[in-house]
Amino acid sequence: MSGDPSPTSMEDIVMAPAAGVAAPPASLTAGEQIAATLLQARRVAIVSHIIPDGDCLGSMLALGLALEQCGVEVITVNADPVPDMFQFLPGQEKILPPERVGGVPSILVMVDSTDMERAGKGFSQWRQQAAVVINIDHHVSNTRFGDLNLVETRAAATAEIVYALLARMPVTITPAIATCLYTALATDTGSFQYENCTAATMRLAARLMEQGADLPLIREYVWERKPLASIRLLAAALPSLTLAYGGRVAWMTVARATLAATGAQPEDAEGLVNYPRSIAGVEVGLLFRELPEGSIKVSLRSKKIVDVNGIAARFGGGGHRRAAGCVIKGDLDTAVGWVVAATGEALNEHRVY
Ligand SMILES: [Mn+2]
Repeated sequence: MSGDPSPTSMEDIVMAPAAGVAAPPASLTAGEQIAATLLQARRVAIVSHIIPDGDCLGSMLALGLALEQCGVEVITVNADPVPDMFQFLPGQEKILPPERVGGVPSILVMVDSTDMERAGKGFSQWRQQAAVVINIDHHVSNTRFGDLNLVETRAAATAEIVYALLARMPVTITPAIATCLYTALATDTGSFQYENCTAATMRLAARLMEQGADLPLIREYVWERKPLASIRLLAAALPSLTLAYGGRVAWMTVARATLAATGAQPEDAEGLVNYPRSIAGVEVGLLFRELPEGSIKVSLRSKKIVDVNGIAARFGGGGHRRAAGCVIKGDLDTAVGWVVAATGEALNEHRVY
């Protein structure tokens, strides 16, 4: 991943044959086929994953704004509300929950999602109703569920892939599109700090600044408007900090009652995993958050060595090598026991302690 000069080269994009679809010639690359398919479409739905983040929202909205420029009718869909910190993104006010979409458009684009279920329950039915499903993503664990798959795991964010796709279309990158894509890059790279951030990512960020990305607005909403409740949640979660395996693994837990007592929203817990990871000597940081339906959401982050996508996959989850997640049925103690043990095994394989 690091040091690669061309993280969004279109040549390496994985493509599955389009089953029963009037697709453009197969000699085209996936990017060319997807651009051609979208430009021919009258109406397109773009869908992104539950607990939406900056990359899935920014990528979805940028692609939507671009297709509208080309005369395509666009519906943007997310099963969850847009978090406050992203309520400045151009076009976010038009995002619909799936139940408010009248008639599934024949062309369905999924962005930043490893599989259809990441979009929420009920999207499997959409899979059957859509004539063409287009999968645009950068997760290692992507299942290539689309009829057309544009999956580039070296991209720091799905937004990098979307930008390359827009370059194949007669689209002007407006300040609104640049704002969406810059937000996606900045959030998925932890403000350009994580290992996934390449020279190409930085070049694209600079280009988006030139194209009018509204950095003061992004800065204010994304980093300087934290709800007080999220800081109270941090205070309530920090006493749970625990270390194991010689200080190589650190984790925190958030019980449902803690979330309720602080008045914090689920998305306020998402960033907490960075605290255990940031500790000197820690290779893997974990966060365990109790969900309403009696299961535990686990966030996994590593620094340099451990492939946390592999650990999450053992529990039915996935993501990236340095950032992954899974959901475990059961209580907090059970989930902590299982995942910490699996993390210890993964560390053992690398003999780092
Ligand atoms: Mn992403």
